[in-house]
Amino acid sequence: MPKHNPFASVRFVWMNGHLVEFEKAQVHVLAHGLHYGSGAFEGIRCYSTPQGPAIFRLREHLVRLEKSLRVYRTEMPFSVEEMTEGIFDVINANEYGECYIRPLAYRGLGTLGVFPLNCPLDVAIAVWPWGSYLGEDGIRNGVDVCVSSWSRAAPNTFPTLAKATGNYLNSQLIKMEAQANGYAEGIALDVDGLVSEGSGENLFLVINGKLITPPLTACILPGITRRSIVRLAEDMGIEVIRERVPRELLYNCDELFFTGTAAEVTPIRSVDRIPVGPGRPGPISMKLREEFMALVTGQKEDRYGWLQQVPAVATAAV
Ligand code: PPE
Repeated sequence: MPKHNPFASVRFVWMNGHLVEFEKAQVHVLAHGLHYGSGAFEGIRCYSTPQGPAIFRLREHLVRLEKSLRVYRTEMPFSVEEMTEGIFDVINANEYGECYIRPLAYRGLGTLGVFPLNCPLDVAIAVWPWGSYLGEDGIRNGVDVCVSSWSRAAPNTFPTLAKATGNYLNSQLIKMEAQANGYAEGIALDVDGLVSEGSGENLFLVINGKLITPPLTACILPGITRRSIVRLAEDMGIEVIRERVPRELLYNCDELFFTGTAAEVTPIRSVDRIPVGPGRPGPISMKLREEFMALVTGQKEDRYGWLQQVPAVATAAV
C-alpha cells in the first residue's frame, strides 16, 4: 500500500444494486475481467458547491459507459437512471461532500477462455476523495512531460473511443516510462506518428490565440472535459481547431495543457525539457482553467446545465 491510503475514508461500495461494506467489495480470482481486461469504466467528479455536492456532466459519463460496452457487444444491465440513483446512494452512504466517482462494469465469474459472453456483467460504483491528479504544484506552475516511446493503440487494434479497462495497459506503459525518466506524464503519438493524448488526459495547444486539439481520429478518448473546454473557449470567442498535430508543434506552441476528469485543466510547462513558451502557464490556459473551476464548483452560475445536485437523503439501507 502507498504511504497515504486513498481509500481510508471509504465505508461503502455499490455492487450490482446494493451497498456493501468496503472490506466486502471483493471479486473472485477467476473473474474474466481480471484475466482478459474485459470491462469498461468511467471517472466522474462530484464537487462541493454552495448548493451542496454536485456531479459534473453525470449523464454524459453514463452514456459513454454504455457506448464503451456496446463496442464489445455488451449492454449495461442498469439504466442511466438506476446508475444515477446508485451514485447518489454511495456518495450519501460515505457522507462525501466532494469525491471522485468510479463506475466499473466488468465480466465476472463464469467461464475462462477468451470468449466473454458467458460471464455475467458485474457493475460496481466506488467513490473516494481524489485531489489534484498531477500534483498541486503542477496546477500552479505547470508540469514537465515527455513524448512517450509508446504509441497509442492503432484504431483497428484496441478502439480508444471505448474507455475499456484493458486499454489502460497502454496508459500504464506511457506513465511508468515518463515517471522513470523524471517526468510527470507522457504524451503518446498515434499510429501515424502524430500527437494523440496523455496516458489519462486529452491535450490542447495554444498557437496565436487559437486552440488546437487532436481530433477523435487521433486514437484519443473522447474526453468530456475536452468537450467542455471546447465549449467554454468558443463562448469566450476563442477559435478551436480540431486537427492532426505534428510532434514538433509541441515544442513551438505558445501554451499547452491537459484536460481530464482527474486532471481537470493542468498546464504543461515543458516537453522533453524544452520550455513551452516562457516556461510557465500561459494566460489562455489559466483563463480556461479558472472558468472551468468556477463552473464546476458552483462559484459561477451553471449556465450550461452541467451540474447535477446530489439529493441529501437519509443513508440508503445496506
Ligand atoms: N484520455 C484518456 C486516456 C483518459 O483516461 C481520460 C480520462 C481522458 C482522456 C479525459 O477524459 P474525460 O475524463 O472524459 O475528460 N481519464 C480518467 C482516468 C484517470 C486514471 O488515472 O484513472 C479520469 O480522468 O477520470
